[in-house]
Amino acid sequence: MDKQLRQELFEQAQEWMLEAGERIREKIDDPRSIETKSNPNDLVTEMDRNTEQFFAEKIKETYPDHLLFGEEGLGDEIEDLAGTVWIVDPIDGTMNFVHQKRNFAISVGIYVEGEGEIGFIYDVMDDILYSAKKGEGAKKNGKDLPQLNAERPLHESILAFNTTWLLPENPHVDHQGMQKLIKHLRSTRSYGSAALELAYVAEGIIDGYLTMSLMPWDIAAGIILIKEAGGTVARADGKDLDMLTKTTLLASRANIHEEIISEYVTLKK
Ligand code: 2AM
Ligand code: CA
Ligand code: CA
Ligand code: CA
Repeated sequence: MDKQLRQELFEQAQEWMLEAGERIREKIDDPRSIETKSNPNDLVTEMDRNTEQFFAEKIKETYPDHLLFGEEGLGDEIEDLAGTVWIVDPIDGTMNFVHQKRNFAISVGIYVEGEGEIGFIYDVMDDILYSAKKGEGAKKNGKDLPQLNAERPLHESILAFNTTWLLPENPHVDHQGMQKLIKHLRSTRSYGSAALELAYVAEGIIDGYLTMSLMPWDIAAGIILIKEAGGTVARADGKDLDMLTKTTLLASRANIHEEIISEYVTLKK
């Protein structure tokens, strides 16, 4: 994509990110009806849908040939990444949004012919906007993020992941490998928003994020940020990510990526 075009698209998307965030902040204390989706802990609110609808309308109005691939299904049916596709998670961390009224993000990744060109992760309540443009680095509130070139070993690293991967019955990963990993690490964190966890890896405030079951909208923006910050991102078996299906993921500083996969993470089935 041409640099000038990328810049124009970036500026427009940034304006909409900030506007969408402001709308959420204004209504954060309003009474809320909460519905569930795939299971009783899979929450959704009118704010998730309103925010996705906001992007759907803006995009249709301004870029009629662009497509929207969003969690709440208010955009387009996507079968491939041909053309320009906005991959949108209107609220990432809905459980945090509902229970905490903080620690959630809007995540928008813009892909052109399958290439991640622009990524935004907006920590709405703290008003922190992470952004990245392909080939031009990653930023936090407009300020360049430093490259992730520290060689810090795994035993001095902090890794984010969900504690359910420690349960023997979890369907995804060998729990004993995960326990061994925890004992080796400096510490672990669980923030409850995949987008923010990826932004924190890009920022270098945690060293990695490991997850077993995420959708394209959870990671579309984050992987652009990680790559631009000089980190490594792949599936949890080390293979290339597929941006159209449910996936595992490990994003981390480069020097610990392979070690985590080969020594600790054994995927089931
Ligand atoms: P969401 O809030 O947009 O649904 C929580 O650990 C992270 O996992 C969040 O980023 C959350 O995104 C994501 N997630 C994906 N699928 C989920 C599901 N079925 N239930 C709960 N969280 C899910
Ligand atoms: Ca959800
Ligand atoms: Ca999500
Ligand atoms: Ca969501």
